[in-house]
Amino acid sequence: MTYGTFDLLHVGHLRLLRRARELGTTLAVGVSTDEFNRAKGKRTVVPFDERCEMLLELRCVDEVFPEESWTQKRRDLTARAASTLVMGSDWDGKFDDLRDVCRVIYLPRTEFISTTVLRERAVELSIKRAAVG
Ligand code: C2G
Repeated sequence: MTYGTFDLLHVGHLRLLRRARELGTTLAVGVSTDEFNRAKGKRTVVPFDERCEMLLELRCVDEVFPEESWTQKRRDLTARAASTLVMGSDWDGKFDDLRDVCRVIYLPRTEFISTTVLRERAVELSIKRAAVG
């Protein structure tokens, strides 16, 4: 299992999901709801249901479910008898308290790509286009 916002889906997300799937037999993804993202202090561009729809089309994703709080992981992992919780290295150590429920693995993030970078590139492009006229 893994969790995330997956806004403006990009190769960093994809490579995390693919590697997570390779660590097990199926992959369930807890997708942060729009409300939970606000609690995380994150502004999302793509609404929750569209983020779920795109993730479900990926060969490496078998199931998606809403992530609505920081405290649901233990219940989710137990309910699905998950073998492994996989997160990117920016979360290194943050979920070690769940090691009594399942393996917890942190994978290196994909460098130079993030939702913020994509959003900034889009703004730069639109400014350049406006300057050219
Ligand atoms: N990620 C990555 N490489 C990137 C960007 C993201 O490996 N360049 C990984 C993150 O480490 C995370 C997953 O992709 O494991 C999803 O990233 P986000 O959508 O940014 O999710 P986040 O806000 O980290 O939410 O309860 C856990 C949170 O919901 C995680």
